[in-house]
Amino acid sequence: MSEENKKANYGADNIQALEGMEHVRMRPSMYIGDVGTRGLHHLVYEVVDNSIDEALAGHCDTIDVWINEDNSITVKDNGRGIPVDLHKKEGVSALEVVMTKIGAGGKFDKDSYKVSGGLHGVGVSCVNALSEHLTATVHREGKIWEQEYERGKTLYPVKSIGDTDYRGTIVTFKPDPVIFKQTLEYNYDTLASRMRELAFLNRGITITITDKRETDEKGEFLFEKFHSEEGLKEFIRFLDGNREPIIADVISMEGEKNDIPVEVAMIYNTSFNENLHSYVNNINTHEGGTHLSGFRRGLTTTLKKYADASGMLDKLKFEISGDDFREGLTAIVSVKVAEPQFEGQTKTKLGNREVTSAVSQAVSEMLENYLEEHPNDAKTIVQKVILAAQARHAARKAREMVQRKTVMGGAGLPGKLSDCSEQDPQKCEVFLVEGDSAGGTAKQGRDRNFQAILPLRGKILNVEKAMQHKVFENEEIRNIFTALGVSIGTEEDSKELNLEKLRYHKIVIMCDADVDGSHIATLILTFFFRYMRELIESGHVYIATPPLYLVKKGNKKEYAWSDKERDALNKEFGGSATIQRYKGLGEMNAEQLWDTTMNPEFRTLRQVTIDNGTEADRIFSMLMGDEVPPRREFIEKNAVYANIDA
Ligand code: 0RA
Repeated sequence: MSEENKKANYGADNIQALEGMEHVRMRPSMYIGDVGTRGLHHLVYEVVDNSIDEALAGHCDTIDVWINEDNSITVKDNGRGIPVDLHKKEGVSALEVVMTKIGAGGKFDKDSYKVSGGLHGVGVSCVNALSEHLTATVHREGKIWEQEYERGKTLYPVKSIGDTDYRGTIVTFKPDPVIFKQTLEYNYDTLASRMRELAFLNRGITITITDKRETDEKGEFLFEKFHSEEGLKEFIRFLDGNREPIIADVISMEGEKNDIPVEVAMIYNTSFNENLHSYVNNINTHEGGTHLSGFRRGLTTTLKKYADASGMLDKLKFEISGDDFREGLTAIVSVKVAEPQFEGQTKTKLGNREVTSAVSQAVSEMLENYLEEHPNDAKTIVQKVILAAQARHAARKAREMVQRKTVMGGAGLPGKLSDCSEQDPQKCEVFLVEGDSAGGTAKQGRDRNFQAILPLRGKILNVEKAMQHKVFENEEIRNIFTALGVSIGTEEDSKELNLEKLRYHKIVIMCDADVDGSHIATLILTFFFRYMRELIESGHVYIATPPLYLVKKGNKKEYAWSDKERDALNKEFGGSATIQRYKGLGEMNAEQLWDTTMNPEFRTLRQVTIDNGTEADRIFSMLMGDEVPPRREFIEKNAVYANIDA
């Protein structure tokens, strides 16, 4: 190709690339889900995924992530470096193709085993399109190469900027404020949890994260290093660290079935909860899918066969159901699928049929061996299953009661509920309020047109430690179900929530801003997380934020939500203001509660979201379980406002 042609070609291709890139900027949510906190963090995962791919291909073992002072992100790996030579078809460097062509990915490297990919698997070019600035630096074959971009537009052709002995790729990007209007601030814990998860899911890789925005007392940056030799086995120990195991160690397997790499790890604990976590290509599939069905099938058939042969079921008067085999079970299934088909509401349900039998076979083999080699553990597990089956009978009756009540509708509403007059659920809010006295204030302060109040008595049941039938028999919990209009399927294998009759689209937890209040809020959240998770996932659950102080001087009066705000107001008022500390909602009158906490015009509601389901599960089991020391440590670390992000 002549120089002239090359130039023309460069131009033409650039225009095509730009069209794709422009589309990303026009419809960012199509590519990264949303342009809020979640999408912002997604950008990091997308870049890290490319490095993970390089590691899975066997060329890289270390990935470093920095949150820089200006909330830009740097991701560095020690892989082969993205090629910088001319890409024949595109007429520009391969690096530029990867960075500016939507869906280019590692396409030109057919041999590489590409399985990773973010939730949407859109590639680093999307990150580039959505960044006000991005710098790609490649250390490769002795030279350092660099190219920069602004909002996805190439600033100059790839150039060599020096020599190097190092090998790898470094990407630094700063998300575009034009796109991410809500927030540009990265949350360290969110990123760190994902890096930890990736280290467990891809054993052998070292991933570090450094937050350069702040230093601690010793003048050091917040830093963590994640590395797992045993992968899922260690992941289970980490997840279940706050639960009490009933067998000696984690049961695990790693292998390939019908060309599908399958990894499984599981343990039984004394709790009554089932905790299944599944991943496809490192993506958490929280709607489950064919791999999870395979796991269930393998588990049920193998354990049932063993239990039948053991004679332990002979005296049992009823059938054992699939659920019974999973009480107190924590398990992780991770598969790598070349062309995953994602289905479901949030596109996190695996659809590939061939995966079911691969996982089912893997699990059966693993378990058969284990049960044979560990007869004592095998007996313990079967005993646990029998107990679960007995409890299930009681639970079923209780659940049917919840359902019957709900189906009755209006007539069955709990007496304590002060309902609103509006009928359109989209416009309705319900406040779950701790205690009858605060409930009374809220009832006076509310706008009865669209705000309902449900007072809850003291501390609601800790569902983390209760058997299912106790949960469904509990009066406060039944009141929540009926007030919200939510019911549950009674079929054993379809305990699906029915949200069609949800009566309020905003469910607001309103508790005192103190230790007891936080505890109650956490109990309620635990209940929602374990029994109404879809309610959280569909964005219906919120936490109210009552003020901590009233600052008064003369006729000036302002509320403060933190010590810092209080001091600032005091200063603004010229000092020596009268400061009232609100110890609870009960100390506010109806008007104050409305002004600060309930009036949609002035209040701040914190929407409850689940960033990372696996991590949320671990934190709830820690906060609400039996072990005290880890809980104390967590509370000390997150004192005042424990931001659980769950
Ligand atoms: C395709 C081919 C080659 C390297 C990569 C992709 C690669 C991509 C990324 C993205 C982040 N880090 C990366 N590291 C490597 C090289 C093929 C070769 O050298 O023969």
